[in-house]
This record gives sequence, C-alpha cells and structure tokens, in this order.
Amino acid sequence: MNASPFTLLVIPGDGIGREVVPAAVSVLRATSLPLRFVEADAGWECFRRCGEALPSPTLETARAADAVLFGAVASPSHPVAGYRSPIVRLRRELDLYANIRPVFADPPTADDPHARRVDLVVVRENTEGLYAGRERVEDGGATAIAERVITRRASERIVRVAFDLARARCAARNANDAPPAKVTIVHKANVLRETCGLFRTVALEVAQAYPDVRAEEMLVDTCALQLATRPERFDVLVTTNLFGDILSDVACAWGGGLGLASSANLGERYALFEPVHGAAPDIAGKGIANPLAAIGCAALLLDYLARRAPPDVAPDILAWSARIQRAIRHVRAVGPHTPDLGGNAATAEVTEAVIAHILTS
Ligand code: GGG
Repeated sequence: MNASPFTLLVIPGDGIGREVVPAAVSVLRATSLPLRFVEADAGWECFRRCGEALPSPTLETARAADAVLFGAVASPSHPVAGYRSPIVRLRRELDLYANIRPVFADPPTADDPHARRVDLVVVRENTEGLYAGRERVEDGGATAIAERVITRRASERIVRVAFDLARARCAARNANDAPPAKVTIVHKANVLRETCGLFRTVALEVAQAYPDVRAEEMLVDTCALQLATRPERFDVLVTTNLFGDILSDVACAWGGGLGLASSANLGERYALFEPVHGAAPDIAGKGIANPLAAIGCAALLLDYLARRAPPDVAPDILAWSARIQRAIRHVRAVGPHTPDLGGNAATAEVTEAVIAHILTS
C-alpha cells in the first residue's frame, strides 16, 4: 500500500499505561500500514515532573493527529491544587462525546457448553452528567454538592450514535437468523425526573427516526442486574455518563475482565482509544500487565481510520483490524496468559503471541 501515513499520537500516561501502550504500538508497527507515531506526555507523573497534567503541546499534538492512543492515568483521590484529570480534560477539550465499550464473549462450544454468547456495546455519554465538574462545598465543608448536567443536544447526539451503531452492527451480522438491531435506553427517570427525564424523552424521540431498530427502556438498577445475569439479551445500550461508566465495567466481566476491555472515545473531529483499565500501580513496572485491552484499542483505532481512509486503502486497514481481533481471541483462548487471566506470562510474551498470530493467520 502506498498511501500517505496516518499520524497517531501515543500517550502512555501513568503506571501500566507505559507498558501496555508500547505493546499496542508494536502490534500496529507489525502491520504493513502507513502509520507514523508521535509520543507525548500526560498524567499524574507528568504533573509531578512539570506541573501540568496535560501540557499544551500534548493537547495541540492531539488536535493535529489522526487519532490518539491513550494508556492510563492515576489521578489522586484527594484534591491537589492545579491538578485536573487529563483524560477527563482531553475528552472535554476534544469534544469526545461518545464513549464506546464493546464486550464480546465467545459463544458456547462443545468444550465449554456453559459459555455465554455475549456481543454487546455500551454507548456512554462522555461530556456531561455527574462528570460535568460542577462540584462545590457549602456549610463550611459540611455539605458537598455535585450538579448533574443533562442537555438535549448531548443526549440527542449520543442516542443517535447508539442507533446508528445498532443499525451498522445488524447489517454486519448479515445472517438470516441474526438477531435484529436493538437499543436499550438506560435511565432512572422515575427518580431523577428532570435530568433522566430529559434524557429519556430525547432518546425516545430519536428512536422514532429508526423504525428498523427495536428500542426498549430500562431502569439503571434493573439493567445492572440484567447485565450480570442475562448479558446475551443486550445489543447496544445507551446511557448517561456515570451510569455508563459503571455499567460498562459490569459488562466487561463477560469479556474476560478489565484486562480485555477496550474503549473508543469519539467526537465529530477527533478520536481517542484507551483500555478501560487504569494505571494499576500495584503491578506497574513488573512487566505482567495484560496488553490485550490496549491491543484491542489498536484494532478499534484501525476501524476508525478505515472509515476516514480513501476507498482503495480502507479494506486493507479493516483486514488488519480483523486480524488483530482474531489474534486477541486466539491468545485469550489458548494463551499465553498474564496473571489476571490465571497465567504467568509477561506482557512481552502475550504481545509476541499476538504479533506472531497476525503475521501468520
Ligand atoms: N484508561 C482508563 C483510565 O485511565 N482509567 C482510570 C481513569 O479514568 N482515571 C481517571 C483519572 O485518574 O483521572
């Protein structure tokens, strides 16, 4: 392929981000795709070194790149003067309003008849809700208040993402007995009448424009239970920021846990891909972090680039993404496994196994 290269900004961040992001980059380098990598700093360690968690050059480079591959960040839980979470800020600065978290579990086989057929995506609003950053204390610190911001604009655009995705997934299933497209609208409008009420109203309005997609609504607590007990009933779920954060972690237990959970943060102009897991300081530096979630991000990133690539280039990019996804499933099934999956392999061994598989399959 002889196309102009895509520029990817790589931000390893803190802790195991510095181990799993290089693993994902080495998988991307093993493809024959025209990719150019630029690395930049962000995170708690960056703040301690230079006084900024998200230095301006990092933000500018993110705006100039075709996509960003992010690792993890370890913000302290106590307030630190001048510190703001760089990932929350990046999502807001780049208006990455759609957080997409796919969860896939292999269907039952003769070897494992108890396996579950799980193939769902949690679509989480990424810019407002309880994470809008509107917190304050009153009564001299005796009362703490967080404002939950829900807007028609943000609700409408995230729900459209979910319905478009459900439609696209249904088209890709392409089999007569494949389940129809379905979107589950998750809220708590019976209690949060104004905020969830607005989200629900807008979501049901948007649903009218997608007669081919089945829409259902579900209270968030019911949804948590259903995700834990009947995950196979879901296709695409759409919800507000905090609910989506929690539900997507519940769902990812079916996909092999946090070590395999990848996510995309998408907006109109920018895209950032990050493993769902955090910086994991307890295992950082030991070389045993599971790189598969970050490598899964590399596949999601290629899917995104393919949608923006010239038509003669896109199929090759998609083919590499599919190869990476097959390799992840293969390594997940047969190993080597890092300790979080019950093995004793190192990050590097798992990465090498993925690369070997994509180059030979
Ligand atoms: N890769 C996802 C990640 O870093 N998760 C942890 C997280 O979001 N932390 C927020 C923060 O530390 O600011």
